[in-house]
Amino acid sequence: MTIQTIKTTPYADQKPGTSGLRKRVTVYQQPNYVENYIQAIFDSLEGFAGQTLVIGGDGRFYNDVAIQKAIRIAAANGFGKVLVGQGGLLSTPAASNVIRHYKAFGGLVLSASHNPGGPEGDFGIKYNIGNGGPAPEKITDAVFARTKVIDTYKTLDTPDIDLGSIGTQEIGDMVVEVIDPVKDYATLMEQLFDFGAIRELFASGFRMTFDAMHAVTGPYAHAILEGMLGAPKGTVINGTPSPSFNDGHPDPNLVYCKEMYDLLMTPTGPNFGAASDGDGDRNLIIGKNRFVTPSDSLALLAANAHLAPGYKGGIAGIARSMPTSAAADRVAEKLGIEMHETPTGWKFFGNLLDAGRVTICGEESAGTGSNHVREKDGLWAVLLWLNILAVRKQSVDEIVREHWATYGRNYYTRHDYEEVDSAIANALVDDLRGRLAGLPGQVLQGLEVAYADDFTYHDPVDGSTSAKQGVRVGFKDGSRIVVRLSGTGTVGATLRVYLERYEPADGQHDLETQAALEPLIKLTESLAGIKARTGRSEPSVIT
Ligand code: G16
Repeated sequence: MTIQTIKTTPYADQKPGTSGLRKRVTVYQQPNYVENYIQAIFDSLEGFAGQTLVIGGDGRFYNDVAIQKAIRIAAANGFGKVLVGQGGLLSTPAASNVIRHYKAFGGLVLSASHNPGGPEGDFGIKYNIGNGGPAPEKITDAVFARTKVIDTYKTLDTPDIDLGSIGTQEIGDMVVEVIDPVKDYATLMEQLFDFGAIRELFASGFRMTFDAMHAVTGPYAHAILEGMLGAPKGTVINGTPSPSFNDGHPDPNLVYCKEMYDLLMTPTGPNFGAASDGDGDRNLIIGKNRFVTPSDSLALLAANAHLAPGYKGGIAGIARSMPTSAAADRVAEKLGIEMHETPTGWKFFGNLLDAGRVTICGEESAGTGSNHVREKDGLWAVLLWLNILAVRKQSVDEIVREHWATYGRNYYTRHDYEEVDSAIANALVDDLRGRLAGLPGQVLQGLEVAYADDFTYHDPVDGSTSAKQGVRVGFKDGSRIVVRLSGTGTVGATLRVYLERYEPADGQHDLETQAALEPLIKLTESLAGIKARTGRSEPSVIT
């Protein structure tokens, strides 16, 4: 077995986005595409000789090919050990836990999250640092710079490594240890939550459906919900990971989980429905007759976290991404704890969590998590909900209504325009930016503009600044319009419009969401001219 140094030429399109490098599988299949990117990551790091690297993926198409390449390149670059999930599987939160638990130098997470899989679908690679979280911009910028000039990569001429059985093997000077992907994660969940109370809840006849969407959380959900917590067999559906997600779209929202939503709206349906995405970091929460928006879920989990043993001492603070509704802010205010607003991307929570300034974080894009790992965590959110339901002995609907009656309700929706021509989308946002200075003080359709800017984040921990993170127009009554371009799409641009309206504790809490936000929808159109400029008559997805 010898280390080989292979000549290569750079690709111009390896700029990491919101969450690593996401591209079509066909792009990743180009010669040396994976090799260049992984070598560029290692070239941007220092001090890993002899250290441990964690590698795992969501099992999507090309996972098995890329993982073999990654192991060979890691060995040739001098890592001492690779920890890899059996079958190449690790959910993103489980990978984060493994990195932290075994004090690894970092990890490679192979996933394109909620994007479709299969030969025509998407693939992705993300580097996580030793705290278990996505690499900060300082590193991703260095990686991108390196991809532009890379001319060689190192690998090992070794046959494929057997990832099917648990145990250790050696390749060159490096040890490869294949681990049970579920075990450490399940142990962590058992420490955080009152499994006894949740077991009793299921024993009392409480019924739930968990849709693993043919993705990575299947084995975790089977083991924890049906195994450790005693939920009846059949509670977990679509629980066997498939490389193409059974030709589905593993995005847990009301479009792709419509069947579950309909089931939860019927009188004979289960009490609780939940789902997670391709790599297991997102969540969908639906109670009987009550869908909980991710923004509300963040606020509710933060307000009730103390009911779970892992958070019984209370929480230090809350962070949310800028486009996420301000529902959590009201909880933080009442609890008298820190509240932070960060740009979109889980990586921005890392410093706040490491510094102990926040305990719970969340995003409108169906991500919630805490300081137990440094990724958002789909099953964690489901288990915290179950813990709260078990203790409060109320329905989801009752808990949500009580919350609104205490804090008020933030009506919230996101309208996505997918696969828009990039030049048109960029020009639209640029023009909107150009109009912002004149807006404060103006009254638009009866709403007075309080502020209008392009969000700039100043990290309070390391002092770094991230500019141009999304256009926001805030109104005196707490309403808000946010427009930004997604950093996770793989074809053209995805334009996201986030709309929010606040109704106080004694206000109207029973309006239909789109109707409640209709004036803001109209106002956005008059400000940004989305329909006229993109030629779209309506959004591709409304959540
Ligand atoms: C990633 C990031 C999230 C972000 C989401 C959507 O999630 O980790 O922080 O909110 O993308 O980002 P965008 O609006 O730029 O598409 P995931 O689940 O795709 O890894």
